[in-house]
Amino acid sequence: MGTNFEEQFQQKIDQETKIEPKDWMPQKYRHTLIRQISQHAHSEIVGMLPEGNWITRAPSLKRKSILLAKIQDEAGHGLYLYAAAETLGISRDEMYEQLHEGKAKYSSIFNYPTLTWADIGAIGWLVDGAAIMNQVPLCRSSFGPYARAMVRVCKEESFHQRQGFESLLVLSKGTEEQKRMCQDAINRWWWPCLMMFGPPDDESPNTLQSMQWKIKRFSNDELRQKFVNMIAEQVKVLHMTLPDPDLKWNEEKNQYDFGKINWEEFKQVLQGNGPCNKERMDARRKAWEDGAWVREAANAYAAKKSIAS
Ligand code: BYC
Repeated sequence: MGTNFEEQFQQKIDQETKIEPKDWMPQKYRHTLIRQISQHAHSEIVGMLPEGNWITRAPSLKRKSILLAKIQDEAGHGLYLYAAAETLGISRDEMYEQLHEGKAKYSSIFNYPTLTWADIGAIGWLVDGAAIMNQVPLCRSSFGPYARAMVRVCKEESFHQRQGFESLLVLSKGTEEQKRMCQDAINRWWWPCLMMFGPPDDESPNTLQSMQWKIKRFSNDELRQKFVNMIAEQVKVLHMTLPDPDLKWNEEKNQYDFGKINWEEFKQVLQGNGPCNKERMDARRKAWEDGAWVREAANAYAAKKSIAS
């Protein structure tokens, strides 16, 4: 072991020993984790909104049950993640406050609208697909509680992705209108999904340090490329296309080349100017305000209990 806390910490990282909440850790490591895990938790919770929009309009009882279960899973993911972030010394109320005041980010992808039923399939296949690509490596993240939460999240996400693909597969074999709906949903979700992986590596201020600390195991561009390679093959099974004329297999690089991402759109969404930013934040703030009586009742009950005992 090294002679000071910093060295001991780095040795643990180097030896792949997990960092646990009571271990010494640099302040910047703690803050980076709070930032990433809380934003991840917020994404899960805000991510329930675009899908929730379709619960009452699912085309069959089977589809409604699957959608309900999926959305409940997302709530669960949010809770594991908030709990993991709490071990770092931030309270859940503080995290909610940061979200409601617009200080904490959540994934850009959830600021896009769900216009047709095919969007639900596209979210499962593409959005959850991108989420898994990013989250499987997080199961090996250096912070124990985050890594352990990710194991269960990834199991559930892989079910989500398969149900999304299967739902689109049905549409892709349906009427001309259903096929059009399927292609339209793919067209609208494709580029925003590529943005989910974050800015390009040379414009990503956090990647280098997070990789040195083994919070992140791959860079944003590496994961984005893996995702393109996977989806470019899967889309063929649907007999659909991706809306990118530059998408082409590159023999030399052994990967797909793809077109330019509109990073200006990404910036706008992050600044709050995406199609649904306002709607999403209003819904979250309203849920918080509507729940005030539950928090008051729980506190009153706890106070009564403590007097009684
Ligand atoms: N949207 O230096 P960078 C899901 C921010 S899936 C918004 O590369 P980092 C779900 C970034 O936070 C989605 N903001 O950062 C799926 C940073 O801002 P701050 C959630 C983004 O952290 C289906 C700045 O841009 N997944 O939950 O090294 C249904 C510079 O970026 C985005 C996760 O959160 C974005 N797309 O890398 C329901 C996974 N991209 O904080 C739910 C965990 C970047 O400095 N998170 N930013 O102000 C991560 O793996 C990493 O945080 C990221 C970004 C790869 C996202």
